[in-house]
Amino acid sequence: MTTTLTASAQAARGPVRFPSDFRWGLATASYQIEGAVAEDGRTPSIWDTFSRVPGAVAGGDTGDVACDHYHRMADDVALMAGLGAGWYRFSVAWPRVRPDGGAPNPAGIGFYDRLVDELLAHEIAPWLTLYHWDLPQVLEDAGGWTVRDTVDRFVEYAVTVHEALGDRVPVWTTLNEPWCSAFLGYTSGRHAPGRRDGAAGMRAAHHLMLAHGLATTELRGRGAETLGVTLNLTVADPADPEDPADVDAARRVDALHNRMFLEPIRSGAYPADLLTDTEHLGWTDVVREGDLTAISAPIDVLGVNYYHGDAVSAEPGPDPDGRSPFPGLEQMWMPKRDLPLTAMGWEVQPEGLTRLLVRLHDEHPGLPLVVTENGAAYDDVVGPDGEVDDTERLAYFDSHLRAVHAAREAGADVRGYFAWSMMDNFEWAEGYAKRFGLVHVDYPTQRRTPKASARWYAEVCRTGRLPGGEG
Ligand code: IFM
Repeated sequence: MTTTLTASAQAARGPVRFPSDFRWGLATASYQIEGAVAEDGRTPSIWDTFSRVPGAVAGGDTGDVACDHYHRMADDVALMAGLGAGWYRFSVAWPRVRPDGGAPNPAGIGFYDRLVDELLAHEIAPWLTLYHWDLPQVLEDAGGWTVRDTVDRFVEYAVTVHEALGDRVPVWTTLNEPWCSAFLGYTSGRHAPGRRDGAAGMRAAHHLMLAHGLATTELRGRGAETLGVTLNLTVADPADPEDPADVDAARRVDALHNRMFLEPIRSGAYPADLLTDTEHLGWTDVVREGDLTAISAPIDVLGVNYYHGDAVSAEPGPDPDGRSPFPGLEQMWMPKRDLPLTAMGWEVQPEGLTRLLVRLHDEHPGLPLVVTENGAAYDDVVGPDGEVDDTERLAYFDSHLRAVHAAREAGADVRGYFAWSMMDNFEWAEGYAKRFGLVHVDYPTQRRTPKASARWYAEVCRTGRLPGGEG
C-alpha cells in the first residue's frame, strides 16, 4: 500500500488511541546503566577502554558506576512497574556472560537470570538485546568487528544467553544499531573502539550483519519464536531538492544508513548503488559465498530507533573536521533546518517518523515494526520541590507518538513503542551530561525521581490514549 504523507499528517490530527494489544515499553542498555564493571567476573569491554582515552567522552565520564543498576536492579524493576509499561527492553553485557569472549560465566549470567525473574514477577515482559555495543576488549584487540572470528564468538555468546534465558524471554534482538557500531566505532572514531578508517567501517558492518544472521538461525533452531534486529534508520532529505548534488548525497546517506542494513536482511543483497559508491574502499573481500544468504535469515520483527531525520548537503560544512561517519562521503554536511533542537543538537522532526514507518511498510510489507527507541535529551532542572517538570520531553513524546499513530492510520504495521530511556544514563561520548530519562538520576546519591514525562507516559501506557487527543 502506497500512502502519502498528507494522509498521515491528517491522521495525526484525528483521534489518538492505540489498540489494546499495542506494546508499551521502556528501554535501557547494559553499559549505560549497570556499573559494576569489574564485579562477578566481568572483564573490560571496548567502552571501558575507550572512555579512558583522554577527550573521548565528555567530562572524562566512564560507565564504571553509571546508575549502579547492577546493585539496584530489584528496586529499579519495582520503579518500572510503577511506570506502567508492560515491556522492558534491556541488553546483556557480553563481557559479563563470556568474560574476555571466553567461557561462560555463571555469576554474570546469574544477574540476567534474576533480572528476568524480577521482571516477570512484576508482570513486565522482557525484550532482550544481545549486543548494545559492549564488545569484549580482547576481541577488539584481535581485530574486533573487522574480522570474521568475532562473528563466531558472537554466535557462541548468543547461544549461552539463550540457553540461560530462552525459557522466559519472548523477544530476542540480535544487535542494536549496527550502523553506530560500524561507522561511529570504526569510521568516524567517535564511539568505541575509536578507529577512523572507511574500509574498516564497511567490513565491520558486514560482520555485524553476518553475526545477526547466523545468530538468528542458531536461536531459531533452538526454539526462539520472535527474533529481530534493531536499526537506527533515518529520513535523508536533500538540503536543496533542486540541487542534483544534494539529491545524490541524500541518496548515498540513505544507502549507508538504511538500505545497507535492510536490503541484505530482506533480499539477500547489498544495494547496487552502495557497492558502486564504496568500491574504492575495497571492503568486499570480507564477503564470502553464502554470507548474504545467512544474513537474509527471516526475522519476525524489525526494531526501529528514531530520533530525527537529516538534511543532506553535498557541500563541506562550515567547520569540516573530516570525521564523517559515512565511508566515502567525507565532504557532506547536514545543515540544520528551521526546527527546534534537543540538548543533543538534534532536530525535532516527528513527521520524519511517520514517513519512515510508512516507507518501511511500503517497501517491506509483512514485516511487523516496533519503535524500539525514541526520546530526547533536555537540560532538566530539579525544582525546589524536588520535581522535574520536563515539559519539552513530554511534548517530544507526545508528538512522536502522534507520528506513530499517523503511520498506523496510513497502514504501517507498528505494534509497539519503547521510550528511551527508562532513566538518565551514560550517553556514550556525551557522558552523563545529556539526560534522556523518564526518571531523573542524581548520580552522587543515585536517587531516582520520576519526571513529569514519566507520570504522563504511565498514563499513556495505562489508557493507550494520548491525553489532549480527540480519542
Ligand atoms: O543512548 C543511545 C542508545 O544507546 C542508542 N540509541 C540512541 C540513544 C541516544 O543517543
